[in-house]
Amino acid sequence: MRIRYVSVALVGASIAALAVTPATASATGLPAPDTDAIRTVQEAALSQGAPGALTRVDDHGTSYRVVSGKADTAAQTRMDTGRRFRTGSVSKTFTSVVVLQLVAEGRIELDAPANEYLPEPLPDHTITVRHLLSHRSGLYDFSNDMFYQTVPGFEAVRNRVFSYQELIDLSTARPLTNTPGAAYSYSNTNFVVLGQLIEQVTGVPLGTHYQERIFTPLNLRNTSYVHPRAAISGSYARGYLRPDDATLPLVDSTEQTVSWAQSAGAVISNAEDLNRYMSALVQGRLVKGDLLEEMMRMVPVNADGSQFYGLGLRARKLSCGVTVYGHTGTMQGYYTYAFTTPDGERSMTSMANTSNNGSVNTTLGATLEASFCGSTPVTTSTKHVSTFYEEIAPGVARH
Ligand code: REX
Repeated sequence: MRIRYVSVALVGASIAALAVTPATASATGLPAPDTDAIRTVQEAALSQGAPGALTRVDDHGTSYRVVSGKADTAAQTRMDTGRRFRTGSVSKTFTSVVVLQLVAEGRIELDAPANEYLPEPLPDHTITVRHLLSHRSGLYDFSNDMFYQTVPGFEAVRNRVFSYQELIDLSTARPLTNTPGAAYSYSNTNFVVLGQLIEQVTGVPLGTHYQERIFTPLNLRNTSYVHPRAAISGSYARGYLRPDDATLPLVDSTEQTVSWAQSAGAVISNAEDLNRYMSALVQGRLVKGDLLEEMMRMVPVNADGSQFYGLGLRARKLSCGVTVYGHTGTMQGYYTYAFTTPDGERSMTSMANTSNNGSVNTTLGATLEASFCGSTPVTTSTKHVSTFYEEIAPGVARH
């Protein structure tokens, strides 16, 4: 056993927290998370324009937490890892879980035409439920046009309440981008159709499914689906959207209905909950057996073969050889990465509270390597911090 003393900044004071961890940092055989590297990544994201950033890694009951910068730039409130935020497309994994549970219950067939379950048919009868879940339907992504101009596009929809059909109609006004099944083409439309499909088949609102099938069983108390309500409750990070003219000030984009994304992107959560959720997901506690295998069966989606998509689930192969499962998210004001090891024993969530800033998004993605592959040996040290803090040991939570 190795004993590490790590200082934790707490409201103007530092206390020493004692963390006892096994000599092997993880039963997955991975190196320990490198919190210094995570901090460096987050500070780089801040230098590129993010007001704040957070990362929480949960590994076998030990949590590693790194925060940088501000949760609220007007109030000058510091970021902390307990804060809620808009998860964007991480929501797609929740929608996928609901669909696959309905498949397990015999109410939906994965390879059946989606039109069998929809109130209004899609233009191509060969689009299956599986095509929607794997972004292979060819349905055009309506959000490309909606946010062609970033801030005007956002302001035009931030208080709108769309029906599923209104969003689907925006997509189907355009031709399919590929023959159904023929190619991967990421599109929010797929998961809007799936939201409509879930409600059509069950007669139950999507939010109720999320709550009863996922949030409540996993005790995700910081996770909610409040569409079309625009506010985030509890302790949260404000989101700041960068205008296309990057010389203009950031736009506070925290409050919005997210109706433009709903079943494709409107879940609110925090890092602790997303970590618990992703672990439970790959451990088969939400979707079981063959269906979980289907969900996690990955197809490469980028040129170098390091990124993959399954059914509403992404995977990334990292430099130390591990493949991690989860999803990324982009919502006005928030970039998110939420991933876990195949055994679910180590999960990480990173968030930066800005968007429309590709540099920040790319930079933030480097927390994956630092969290799962480490990079420097963990040393016994006491760190005094001012602009950020780290917390190791679950007993010293700071929310
Ligand atoms: C819409 C525009 C982004 C955001 C989007 N988000 O489609 C979905 C998502 C829900 O999370 N997808 C990503 C805006 C790709 C994912 O899976 O990780 N950009 C912004 C613009 C650009 O308006 N003109 O950056 O906030």
